[in-house]
Amino acid sequence: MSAGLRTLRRMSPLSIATIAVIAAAAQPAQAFRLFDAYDGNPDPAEFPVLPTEQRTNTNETAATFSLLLAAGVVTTEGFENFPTSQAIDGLSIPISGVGTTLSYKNSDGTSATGGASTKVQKADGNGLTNSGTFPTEGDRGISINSTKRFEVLLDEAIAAFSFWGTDLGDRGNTLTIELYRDTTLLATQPIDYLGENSGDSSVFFFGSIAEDPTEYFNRVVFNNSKKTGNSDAIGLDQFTIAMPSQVVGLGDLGADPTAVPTPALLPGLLGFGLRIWKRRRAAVA
Ligand SMILES: [Ca+2]
Ligand SMILES: [Ca+2]
Ligand SMILES: [Ca+2]
Repeated sequence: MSAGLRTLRRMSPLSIATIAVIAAAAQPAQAFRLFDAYDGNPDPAEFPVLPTEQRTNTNETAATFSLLLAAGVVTTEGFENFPTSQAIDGLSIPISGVGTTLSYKNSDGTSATGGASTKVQKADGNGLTNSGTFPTEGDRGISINSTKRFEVLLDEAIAAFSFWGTDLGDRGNTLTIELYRDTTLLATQPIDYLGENSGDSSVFFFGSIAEDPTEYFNRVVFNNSKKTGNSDAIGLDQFTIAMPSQVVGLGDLGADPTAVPTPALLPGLLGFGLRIWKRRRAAVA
């Protein structure tokens, strides 16, 4: 089985077609190694912030992802040292030594300003920022609204990227991550298994690692689906990036099935996640 097939397993038919075209044009036909996981919140009224110990899928996947990055030099930005006056748009920070700039724009391309939700946010007494989003570590993070466009811009091409998110899908929206090298779209990954009107106070993790130098990317676009009159806020926290030299052990993926999700294990993990999700949906239906 090729890496490409492993990557495609979690994609919608439309995206499979898109990637198939991209893979056919690319040489060689590699694929990004994807790490995405979701933990639904069984009782948002009781726990508006999903307790850390209930983030089993996301914690496990994030730990696996971090194992593949060089310890001690790869860093994560969690926004803990920024004031709540700090605007998201234009925020420039070094992550793992790479200049990283956040872009947050209105639909007309102007800078998104005004209100606390366009700035670094501090959780309230219930642990929440705006609209039920929350940081996944510490008490600060950012949130993005589906009516706006959020991008992460890198000063140089990188090989790995990850972030944590919260409260995606409770308004029926989905998120699609697009990885670019300059203006060339290299890959697109929908995070769309949440379903309609679900995802309230949930947590998800997304990570991607290039398997080939042709996949090194310098721009990440968060394409948040927008349904008219039904915008959705998503919390974001813990951005990690890694330069190609900082990715270690990717070639070993699969050598130790107890440490990382091997290709053989991934379908099982995915199936497990889907079963959990179906139970959750059945419970709220
Ligand atoms: Ca944080
Ligand atoms: Ca939301
Ligand atoms: Ca919510």
